[in-house]
Amino acid sequence: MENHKAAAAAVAYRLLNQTKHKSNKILHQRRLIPNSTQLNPSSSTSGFTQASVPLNQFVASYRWDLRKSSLIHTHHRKFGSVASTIVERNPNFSTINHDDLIYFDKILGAKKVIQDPEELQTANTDWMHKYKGSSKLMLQPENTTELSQILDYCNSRRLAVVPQGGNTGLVGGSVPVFDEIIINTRRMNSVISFDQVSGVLVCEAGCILENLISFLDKKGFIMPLDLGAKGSCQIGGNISTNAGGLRLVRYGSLHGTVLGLEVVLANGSVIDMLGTLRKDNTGYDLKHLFIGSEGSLGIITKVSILTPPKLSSVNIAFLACEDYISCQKLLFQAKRRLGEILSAFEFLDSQAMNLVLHHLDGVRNPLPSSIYNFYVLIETTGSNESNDKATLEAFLLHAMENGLVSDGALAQDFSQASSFWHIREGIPEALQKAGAVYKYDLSLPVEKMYDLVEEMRTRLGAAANVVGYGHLGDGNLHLNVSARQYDDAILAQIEPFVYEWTSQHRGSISAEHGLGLMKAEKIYYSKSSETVQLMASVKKLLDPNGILNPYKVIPSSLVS
Ligand code: FAD
Ligand code: 2HG
Ligand code: ZN
Repeated sequence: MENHKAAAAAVAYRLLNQTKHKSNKILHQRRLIPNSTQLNPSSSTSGFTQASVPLNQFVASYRWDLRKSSLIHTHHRKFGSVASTIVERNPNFSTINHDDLIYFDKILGAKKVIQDPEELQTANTDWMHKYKGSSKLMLQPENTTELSQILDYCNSRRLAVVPQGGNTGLVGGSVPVFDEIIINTRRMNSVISFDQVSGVLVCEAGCILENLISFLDKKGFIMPLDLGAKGSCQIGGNISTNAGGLRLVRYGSLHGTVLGLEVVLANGSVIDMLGTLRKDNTGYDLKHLFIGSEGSLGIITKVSILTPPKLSSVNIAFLACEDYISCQKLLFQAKRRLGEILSAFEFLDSQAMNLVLHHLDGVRNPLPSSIYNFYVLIETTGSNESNDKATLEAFLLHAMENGLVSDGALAQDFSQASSFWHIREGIPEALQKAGAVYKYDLSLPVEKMYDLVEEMRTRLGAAANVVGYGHLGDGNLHLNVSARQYDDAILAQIEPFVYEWTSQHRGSISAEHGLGLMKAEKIYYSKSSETVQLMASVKKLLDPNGILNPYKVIPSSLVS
């Protein structure tokens, strides 16, 4: 219920002005036709409720297979193929014994030392139900000192750990591979300070993103990032994955908005880099090492982040495009004609739209006359209600006159706006419900991006449903292959083709989700061997025993 309320608040700001507009303008057939189609506002209510269901309750159809040799501790995962990630447990790591448990009980108290099988099962399993560890222990420190004591001890005992926030990661980074101790930051969830003048928020790493959004909403500010997992993901997890999300096109990456961090290193040292300054050129800016390093270099405990003011005028258009070239041209035009008020530019193809319509309750197609090949969601955020609206309408009119948009709807109230967003944000959940899913999160030149989706369709034929959507404004494609069940033959058609294609087009095999376990060994598709070697040296320097999130990010051969 709390989540639901917070979610409502989070989206409400997006459309503050929409409720003031009486007419329901629908863009249709290259013309603006006021009141031509009525969207049913009630349709969004149940859709919105869906979005606030705790993420770990989503039941996914999955298959994974764990074959373990008791002697060599080899995990042979089969979440798709025998050709997928095969990892051996690092024999240098100890296993937990009775004395360890006594020590943790002593420094934390029993309630923060979790051995309950049900809780452990949840914490061992990722959001997709694709990766599953076998940890027997989760620790939930309440503050930096406790975390520092834990890591100091684990390092001296060679006990491997996996940092965990909201466990919404999509690359198998947030769950153990074997028996690593789970260190969950959920109890470190206080706001430390907020400066109304500078907009700098300082908080603990375990704060849930949606709670920060609600906190700031009351102060007249917003978070510079927003994502579909906001009800569960934590700011520490967001920073550790350098999450992109729905607003990056406007507010930029966390490398720009995170001003400071407090981090605990593998040996328990607390590194205070928790500055709140926009400008500080005193030597190396080491906080950047921890933004996007997925818990492999240290555990983030505190965060200082620059938050933008909440502006009063928010407009959202849901548009249909005939072909991908029109989506590209629309983006080109949006950047020029909407300029500084553009705050989101997202796209989905007809396959994504169909999945959402089939699998999510209460979702209605805002443009119901037919299924179009592509849909684009454009959001503007500004401070001048009449100007912003007029700018968006002029842009849409121009786009229709030039044949870029076939149909469209402009949200007129809060519930329409949330229903538009729910379609876009609901795609990962719809994919989960559809069956087995192979996920690829790619940065590619915008003009090439959809060629990959089409080539993949040709390769797979009727064997799977290939879905393309993502953050078009950032050149970020989410290529998802949905199948009834995981199948080696399907995976063999996808990989390594998808990585080779991305590399040939000078793209990145991880735009925003990270490498985790899924892509640690694939890093060379996007980074030179010299760069990877340097990364391994940094890892060795900060975590000489390799206890922090082993088997993730960097190829195992370089760190064990
Ligand atoms: P977790 O999943 O718990 O952990 C992620 C990684 O960070 C792990 O490697 C973990 O070890 C490490 N970690 C966690 N906390 C810390 C810490 N305090 N210190 C050091 N390391 C830590 N991602 C996007 O980028 N954009 C999106 O739009 C987006 N949308 C999503 C929508 C859905 C429905 C879902 C399920 C996921 C989505 N994601 C998206 C992926 C995911 O939500 C993000 O990667 C998110 O930032 C992870 O945060 P978390 O707290 O859940 O971290
Ligand atoms: C999104 O943008 C997330 O919705 C998830 O990054 C992407 O499911 C995916 O592939
Ligand atoms: Zn995304």
